[in-house]
Amino acid sequence: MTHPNLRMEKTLLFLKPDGVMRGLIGEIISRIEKKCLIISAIKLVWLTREKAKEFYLVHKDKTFFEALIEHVTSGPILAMVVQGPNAVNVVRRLVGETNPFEALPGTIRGDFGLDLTKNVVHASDSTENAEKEIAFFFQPQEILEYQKPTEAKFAF
Ligand code: 3AN
Repeated sequence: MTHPNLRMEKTLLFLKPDGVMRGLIGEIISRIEKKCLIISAIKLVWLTREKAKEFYLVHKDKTFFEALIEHVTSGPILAMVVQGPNAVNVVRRLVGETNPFEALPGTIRGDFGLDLTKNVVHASDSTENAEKEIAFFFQPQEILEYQKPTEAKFAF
């Protein structure tokens, strides 16, 4: 039965360069798949400083801004659009707290995060930001709508 408060959503998740370089691509994708979320689009991207600054514009006056830009441009990131019921909140909960030392075991950051900058992944924090962040990385034609046979039983 469909829960009345569940909404089909898309969110933007990316592995930061520390996640890609440490060989965590399979691990993170596996967690998304085990939660029966759908990967609607996926690609490796190496951000320029300009694009990284644009993405993290809200943090431009923070003390950690330069470290964040430095890290996120230090290698490729793996960006993906993840779709599912309440996907924005569900993926944020899979990701865990920003600070890996506060993130709970069982979450991506709790299990793999090294510090506040190298915290493995980014995930959109609202449906509004998800829409903007998806458009930042993907053209509409790159986002594929499909259902896996094993998930067809979930009537959303
Ligand atoms: P989240 O990624 O959990 O939504 P935001 O949006 O507050 O966290 O911050 C964006 C990124 O900036 C984080 N992923 C993290 O790498 C970095 N960051 C946030 N707060 C700090 C901090 N106090 N010190 C260093 N880096 C930080």
